Amino acid sequence: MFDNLTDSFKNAIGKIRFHDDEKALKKATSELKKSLLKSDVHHKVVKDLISYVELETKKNGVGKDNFLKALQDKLTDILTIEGAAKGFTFASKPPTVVLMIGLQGSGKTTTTGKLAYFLKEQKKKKVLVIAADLQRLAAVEQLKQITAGIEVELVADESASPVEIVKRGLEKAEKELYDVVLIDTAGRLAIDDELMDELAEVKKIANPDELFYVADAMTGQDAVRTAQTFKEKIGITGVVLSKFDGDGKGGVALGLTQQVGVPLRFIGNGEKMPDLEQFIADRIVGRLMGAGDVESLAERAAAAIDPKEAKKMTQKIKKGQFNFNDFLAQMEQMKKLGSMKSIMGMIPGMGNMAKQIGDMDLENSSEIKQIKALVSSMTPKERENPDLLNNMRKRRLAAGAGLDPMHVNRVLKQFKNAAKMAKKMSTKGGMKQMQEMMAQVQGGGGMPNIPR
Ligand SMILES: Nc1nc2c(ncn2[C@@H]2O[C@H](COP(=O)(O)OP(=O)(O)OP(=O)(O)O)[C@@H](O)[C@H]2O)c(=O)[nH]1
Ligand SMILES: [Mg+2]
Repeated sequence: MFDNLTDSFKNAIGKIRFHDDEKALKKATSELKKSLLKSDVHHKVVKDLISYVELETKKNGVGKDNFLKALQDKLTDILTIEGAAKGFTFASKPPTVVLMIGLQGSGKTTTTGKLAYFLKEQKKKKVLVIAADLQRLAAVEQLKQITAGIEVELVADESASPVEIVKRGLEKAEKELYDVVLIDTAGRLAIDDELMDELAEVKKIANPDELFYVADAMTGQDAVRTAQTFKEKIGITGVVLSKFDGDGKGGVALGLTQQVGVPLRFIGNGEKMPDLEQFIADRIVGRLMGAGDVESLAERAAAAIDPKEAKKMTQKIKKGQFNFNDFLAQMEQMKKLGSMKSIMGMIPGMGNMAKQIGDMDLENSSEIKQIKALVSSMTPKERENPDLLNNMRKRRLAAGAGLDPMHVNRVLKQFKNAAKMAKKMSTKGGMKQMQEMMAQVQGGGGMPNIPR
């Protein structure tokens, strides 16, 4: 997710040896400066970062550890606002009310869905969504589909006014003891007085704990400027950068918090519901410096994976009994974890893999589609026991899945090999072998050892 920035920091870190001289430091910082500016980080932020890192490193002695420490401290500082909330913060008295605001098409409705999903799946909260966009045609329908897909309750009424529907939703939330209320509003420009007045009215009625400004990362520094304007006119408590997956540079995320004076709270990095990440400074700094983010990964995994099921699956894999039903169940779980790319980016030392994987959509890859087509043509017994598949059965499958018999053989063989490999991996030392293999694939770059 932060490929570009991470590369900039890793390159700079690589330029300084354990003990080094000021010339090396200057070289590292001037290159870092250039690449950060190229990544669209605001020049004031870059200047502030570089001068601190130079000064601190010199003061403590030029060398890798001091350089890393200075970078880490300053980055954390840049991404933090003293006393402000991080990630998602719950009000002391439920429900926590969040008003989602922003320009047209910035990603408010999608982000509302993603937040609801995050709160429901990861935080195990009872979430209510209110459809207060009564401007755009089909806005309510869009939100109906999103909330139905994630099984979250929606309050909507196209004949009501935004203020009325918010009132109604909040009453329901009080009565039915919801933990969180997310209010999706219509897109608007800060110069549209009429719509801004309407928003102020909604704000007054909703009395929100949080006002999240959703900004499109692809608009670069404009995202920062519009956030500033909304902050002045309405007041905001956090920013969500959407469509970060489409912004190759990513520098906006680094400067935004200081520039707007309000913390960046979440990043949207895809169109699907799990594609939302909390922006928590310490964790992000680890990732920027190439050390991954095991904490966030563990949180996601805990939400997506049922430990009892996982244990059962491990037993099956160990015994070599992994079958097609298990495969389908695993695919469903993978979906909950989010995109492969975002997962890889969180594993220490796997950042480069994430880049290679790119935007691969596992679920829609041709291999997975073929396996799914095959599985849907199988009888329950065949799914349980792939060894039953003799030539006659294979011919039937081929016809059912629209594949030629050779193809069917190939897919079945691949599946068998994968099950064998999984069995091997599940043995003691198997994971270690895998990691060593990965390190070799990546040229054994290794990750920097960040001092704490
Ligand atoms: N790639 C990508 N697309 C996104 C992301 N977030 C939103 N989108 C897409 O951006 C488009 C607009 O998203 P919406 O959520 O409808 O935006 P909105 O702000 O509610 O739009 P209005 O209600 O019309 O003002 C949709 O096609 C979304 O799928 C993201 O993080 N990544
Ligand atoms: Mg919308």
